[in-house]
This record gives sequence, C-alpha cells and structure tokens, in this order.
Amino acid sequence: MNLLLSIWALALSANAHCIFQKLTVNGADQGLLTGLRAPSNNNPVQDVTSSSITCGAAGSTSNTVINVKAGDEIGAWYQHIIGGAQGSNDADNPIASSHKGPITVYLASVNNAATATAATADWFKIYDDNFNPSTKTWGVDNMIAANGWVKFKLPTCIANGDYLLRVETLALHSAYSQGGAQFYTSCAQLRVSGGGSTQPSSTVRFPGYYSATSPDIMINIYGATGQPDNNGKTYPAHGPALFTC
Ligand SMILES: [Cu+2]
Repeated sequence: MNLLLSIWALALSANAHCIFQKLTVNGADQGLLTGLRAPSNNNPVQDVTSSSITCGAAGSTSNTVINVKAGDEIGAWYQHIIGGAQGSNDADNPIASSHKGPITVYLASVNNAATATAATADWFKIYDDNFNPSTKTWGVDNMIAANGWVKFKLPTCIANGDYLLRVETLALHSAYSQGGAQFYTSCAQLRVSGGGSTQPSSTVRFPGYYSATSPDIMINIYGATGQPDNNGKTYPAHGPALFTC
C-alpha cells in the first residue's frame, strides 16, 4: 500500500506540467489538436538549443491549416494532459500553480503552414504576459485563472498568407540553475486573410535566439521572503520587441 501510494504521488508530482492543445478563433472551437503541432506528452523542453524548443517535442502534426483573419482573437488552450484534466479534482490543471513564468506568442510567415520547417522559420513576437511586480502576478497565474486560456489578437496589418503560431509557457520555478527553466510550447498552422502589408522589422529563430544563461531564462524568481515575486523587480525582457502595427 505504501509503495503504491508513493508511486502514485511520484507520478503526480512528475507530471505537474501542461500542453497547448487547442485553438479558438473569435471564440469558435477548432477541435482538439486540430491545426496544431503538439507534443504527445506534457514534459517540458529544458534545452534551449534543442530542436524541440520550437514547437515542443515531436508528437502529433495536424494536416489542417486554420483559416483566420488579421485582427481575429485567438485563444490558445493549455491543459494538464491532452484532453484536459488528469482525473477528477486535478489541482494541477491547467498547470501546477508553482510553475510561475511568462507566456509569449510568436508568428512566422511561411510558404505552407502544413509542411513548413519550424526550425528555419523567422519569428516575430506578437503578445506577451510576463510579470506584474505590483500585483505579483505572472502570465501563468493569469492563464490558470482563465482555466488554461491564453487570449490575444492577431495584428491587423500583417500580410496575407500562411503562418506558424508559436505559443510558449515558460515555467521558472526551478530556473535558478542552468537548464532548470521549463518550456511548454506547441505551434498552430494558420492561413491569414484580410491583412495588410506590414513586415516585421526583425525576426528570430528557435533554436537560436534563446540562451540558457540569459537573465530571463536563468533566474531566481524567489524574493527575500521566499515567495515567487521576483523580489518585487520587473522581469527581464523575454524575446525580441513586440511587433506592432
Ligand atoms: Cu512541470
């Protein structure tokens, strides 16, 4: 009995992670894993030089490209495991509350979103929710409060065509040592119409852009009182400057 209980406890604690697994477009549910490249389990990526840093470890790849319009509101849904909660009364759904950190969204223009190679895509940042030092609230806290939803708008001025959308939850609870930051990332395949002609002034690649030792990735978020409050400071810049129209 004791052995079974401790195995059970270990299994739970080892899996207090999450997966981005579904999209809404202006509130319309696109279906589980539809239009997505998602990992098959909720383990984080902790090596920023890994090919898995782009869209998560290779798992499922949808044949679908989701039609959207520039300016649409996108919802990205994170849950503890694929399909939702892990059993009933899952305190770690959508993610363990210990997993404080920022949520960041990127787009990359590609020729064909269903087949494009994510590692050579050129990404620009369109949304982030980092840390509010006055309320001590992280992007992850807001995602948990919204039952796993991260909502943002596609820029109105981007050019029409295919895009990959990369949504990243970065958990920093163990990021005080190198390699401790946990990335939870999937990508969506989008086809944009109704857009404009503004091109991003600069782009980045994954892997490539993130460094294991930069102050946003190797960071002790626990302040003097031991709380994950970044000691009241602002969180360092994570990713390039936001693209704006
Ligand atoms: Cu975790």
